[in-house]
Amino acid sequence: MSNLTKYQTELIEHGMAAGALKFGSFTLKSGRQSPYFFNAGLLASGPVLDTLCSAYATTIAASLEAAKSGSPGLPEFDILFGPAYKGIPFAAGTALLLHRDHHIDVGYAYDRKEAKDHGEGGVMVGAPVKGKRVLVLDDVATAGTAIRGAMDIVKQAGGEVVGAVLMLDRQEVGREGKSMIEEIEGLVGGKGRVPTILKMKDLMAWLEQHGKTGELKAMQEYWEQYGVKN
Ligand code: OMP
Repeated sequence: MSNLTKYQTELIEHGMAAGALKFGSFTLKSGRQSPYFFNAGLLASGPVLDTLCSAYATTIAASLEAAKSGSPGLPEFDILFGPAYKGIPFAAGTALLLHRDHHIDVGYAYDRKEAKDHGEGGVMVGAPVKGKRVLVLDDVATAGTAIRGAMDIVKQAGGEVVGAVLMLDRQEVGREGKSMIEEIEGLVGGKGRVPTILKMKDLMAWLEQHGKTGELKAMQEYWEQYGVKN
């Protein structure tokens, strides 16, 4: 089992306290029946946003550093894109903390959902992405459908998606039968280009540390069905 960092533990505990991380039985977007669900929309207070955006910013900065020293990681980028709605505050907060805490200055952008309802295609708001290198920021990825949708919005607006950063990689099989993360890495230029704050195995480590054996057993069973080792 993995050793959790301070910010990973804080994020899990904030998630539990806010009712965002739940254990039970949930039907996912992909149709999978899951013993847990992380609803990032409930991470909605100053302290939680601080923890989450600090974690995104630290994860991005560490990945950029890794790439500079020749390991797999994120290439430099110009704009952070947070898909509507949940991604909007997260992208704004992360851009702020990248600047303040890591001296990395990037723009941020997001899409307007209403425009899509009228069949006009996604409309971008914030820093223009046309001709820019864009990092997509998303919350949870299971089979990878939602993140692919966010990437398409950026591409349609003329941006080049060079990577993605996730709050939670559920470490599951993707739509093509490989691991979701490998599939998305393949779409954005290769290994290391989809760093994540938390993985399913981190949640399992936390459950184990807290003696939550019932939940852990359900997670292990789910893992056997849909999980991938990466
Ligand atoms: P995929 O599109 O299959 O990758 O599922 C990811 C999306 O499902 C997220 O953008 C959420 O809308 C939702 N989701 C969660 O928010 N939390 C979870 O723990 C699981 C899901 C899910 O339905 O798979």
